[in-house]
Amino acid sequence: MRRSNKRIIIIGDVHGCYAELAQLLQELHVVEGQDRVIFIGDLINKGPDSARVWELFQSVRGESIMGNHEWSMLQLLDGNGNRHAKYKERLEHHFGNALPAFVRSVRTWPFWLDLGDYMLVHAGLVPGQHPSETDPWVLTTIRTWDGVGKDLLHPDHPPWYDLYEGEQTVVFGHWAALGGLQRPRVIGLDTGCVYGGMLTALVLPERRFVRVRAQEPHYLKYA
Ligand SMILES: [Mn+2]
Repeated sequence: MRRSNKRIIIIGDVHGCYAELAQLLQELHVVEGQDRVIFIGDLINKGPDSARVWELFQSVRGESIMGNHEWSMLQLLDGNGNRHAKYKERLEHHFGNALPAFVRSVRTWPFWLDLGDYMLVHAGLVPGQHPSETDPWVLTTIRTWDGVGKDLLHPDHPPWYDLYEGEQTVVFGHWAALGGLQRPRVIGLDTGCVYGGMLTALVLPERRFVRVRAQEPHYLKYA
């Protein structure tokens, strides 16, 4: 599964935290073209500078799976769901003429990525289902499982990963309030950088974690 001795670096939810991402890439000594850098989704929104995050993403030839924030962006741009003209204006304001290239890239991002030993998904998997059988919105937003997929966040329901019985190690983001998760077959990478927590990377094959502290809380509504 692994190409030569190339490292695979998986990075948790960045949410526009440009400075922290720059520091993390520096601490990892990422070499463009030599390391495979994969983001877990939600590169944009909430934080200070999504456009510069996109620049860094390109500088390391990043790859990403779809986060709920990117998926919502595409829905809005395509006129589905509630139209938020303001959101579109903000995007255009931040990204300037880089926006079309960013949107083109996002349209190619998959909802999951199977790396053999590891399965990457933004929010989580429905117990017993392969992600190809699951609605994209569920893959990008699930936190708890109610048995049917109607309520994906309920304090009385178990987290999806408590019900996961697959062989692959699932790597996910999305759930900052967990503060990260490390189990033999489930790894949560969202450590809430945008809320003043940390930005976390998982380095494979050695399964090592590298973290940088947020410079400040950039966004106050915790999720
Ligand atoms: Mn998310």
